Amino acid sequence: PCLLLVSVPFSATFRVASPWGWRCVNETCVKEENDGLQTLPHLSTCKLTCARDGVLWPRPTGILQLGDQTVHFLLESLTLQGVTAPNDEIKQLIKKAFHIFKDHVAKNLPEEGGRPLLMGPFRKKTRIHRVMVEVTVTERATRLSLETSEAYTLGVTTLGPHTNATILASNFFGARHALETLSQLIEYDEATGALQILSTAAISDSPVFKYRGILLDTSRNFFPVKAIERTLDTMAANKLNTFHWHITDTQTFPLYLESLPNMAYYGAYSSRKVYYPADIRHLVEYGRVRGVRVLPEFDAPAHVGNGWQWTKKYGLGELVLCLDKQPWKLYCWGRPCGQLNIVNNNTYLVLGQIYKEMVDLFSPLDMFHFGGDEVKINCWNTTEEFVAYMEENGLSRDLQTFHDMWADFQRKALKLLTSANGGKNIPGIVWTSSLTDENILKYLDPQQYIIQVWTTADDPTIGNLLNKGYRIILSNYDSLYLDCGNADTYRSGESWCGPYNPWQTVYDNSPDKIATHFTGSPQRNLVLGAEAPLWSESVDVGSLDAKLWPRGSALAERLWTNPLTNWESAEIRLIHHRQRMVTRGVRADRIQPQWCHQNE
Ligand code: CP6
Repeated sequence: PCLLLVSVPFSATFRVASPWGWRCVNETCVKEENDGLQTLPHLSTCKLTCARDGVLWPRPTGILQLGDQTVHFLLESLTLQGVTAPNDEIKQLIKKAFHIFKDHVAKNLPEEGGRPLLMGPFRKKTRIHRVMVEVTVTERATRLSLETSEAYTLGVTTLGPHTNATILASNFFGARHALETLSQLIEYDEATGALQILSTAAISDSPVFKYRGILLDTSRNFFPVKAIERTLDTMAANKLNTFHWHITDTQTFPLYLESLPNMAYYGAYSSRKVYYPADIRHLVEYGRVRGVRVLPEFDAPAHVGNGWQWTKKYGLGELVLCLDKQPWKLYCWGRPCGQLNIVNNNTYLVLGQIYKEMVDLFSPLDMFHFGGDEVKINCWNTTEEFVAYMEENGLSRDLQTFHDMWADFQRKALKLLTSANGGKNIPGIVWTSSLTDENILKYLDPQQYIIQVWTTADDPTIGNLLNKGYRIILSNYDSLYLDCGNADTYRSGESWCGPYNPWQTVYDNSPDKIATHFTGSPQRNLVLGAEAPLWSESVDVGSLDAKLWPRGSALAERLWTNPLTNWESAEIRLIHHRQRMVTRGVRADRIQPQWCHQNE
């Protein structure tokens, strides 16, 4: 049975009860008839959130006062009236964000577009207001970092024919979020054919968690730049702030590096399935004006492979080992295999060059992801050249020694990155692995490394990391993986790709609860946030949107709002928010029949 007949910000159109005209007044569905207001007869099936807490997503964390009246306006009467900012660069950023905001507002208008027919036979006459937006920003931050405040306040007031939206934020990123919220107070009104906006609102808002991410893997399958743009757009609409780009893996190396063109030449699926330098710079900037940091990962020493074959031909030696070894399960976690030859010095020459160009392309970086997941010691231990090196150097082939060597690789990698970054040290992220196990963890400096947990929410590693003062990002696959991630089927080895985590599971995956389980408190200073990965073995552009949304939205509200309630009280808003994304051109997945959301 359908729980939800309709969710309305301020008005609803029922196709079931009546062609149109139902409105939401004081949390009740009413219809204006010639003889006055009538109440919807079957109220029991009409669960309204009404304008009381609106249909904002993610729900604001501070003051939230919304009036229940709207006023009408036309697209051209929506203007950026004033910008106060410390310098021109920030003023320009705000203007760009306003243009993007206005484009989103425009998408509410019916497809036939143009100017709505205000006087048509089915249109009610209405008074047209001017909507004037004013933005004030006090600080100069132009890029996100873990210190950036994303707080804002937003006030909407109406006096006569003028509606003013006043935005105050300490920096651009907060102001941009405010425009996103403002766009959610606006909707097309079928009855008048005009846009409508809440006539009064007072909102103060800031996120609970600093790091709110989505991972996209572009190595197993390639995603066009346009699809990544759309992903960044949708992240911005959800106030998610980190696009973790798992750009390479063993399958392909789709990144064109000017100093190492062979990587993409040998490693990409085709010349069209390559990200060129201009694409990368474009996407980094595209994210920035939308409040999203584009965070690159170069996964090593495992999860490498295609792209590196040229090194042998060019006399640098075999820098990737085990690529074609059989049976593959002995040498890697998923085929094809491929693990860096960390005892060949040329590996570091190439790696340093890769870092150098990545740092430049993604600049300015405030963090870098080193990968570091799923190393199989057995690959190194069964490679002739590797074993010979160990014997020559008097190294015994026990687990401890292999971990020492891996840690040594990581130390060198960090040095190469720092020097690529002009000597400036930035936090490095690594995945949980045996290097983050209790006894081996000592190699990773807690000031230097942030640990991204992909293992399950009940993994004692989480408690151990927190107790030792590591900052963590949660990506526990049992709840947050958007491709595959069922703990039971994965553990049993039956199928690495189990049933999908539904949005409810994503929503209810509470970092506070996970941390409290191990340490007795939420550890907000150490739990930076969470990220939902979309590994791409089983997804390409055809199903990208539907796999990311609205489940990514569930993550967004968990991290921004950190609600005390579970998914049930969010469902009606999510249905509405999902429709908002669809209106903006995103093929978000359905979560209910349309019958449950009549006003589309
Ligand atoms: N690729 C990379 C993957 C996975 C990881 N890293 C992965 C592991 C287990 C599951 C799904 C994905 N495909 N590079 C682990 C971080 Cl169930």
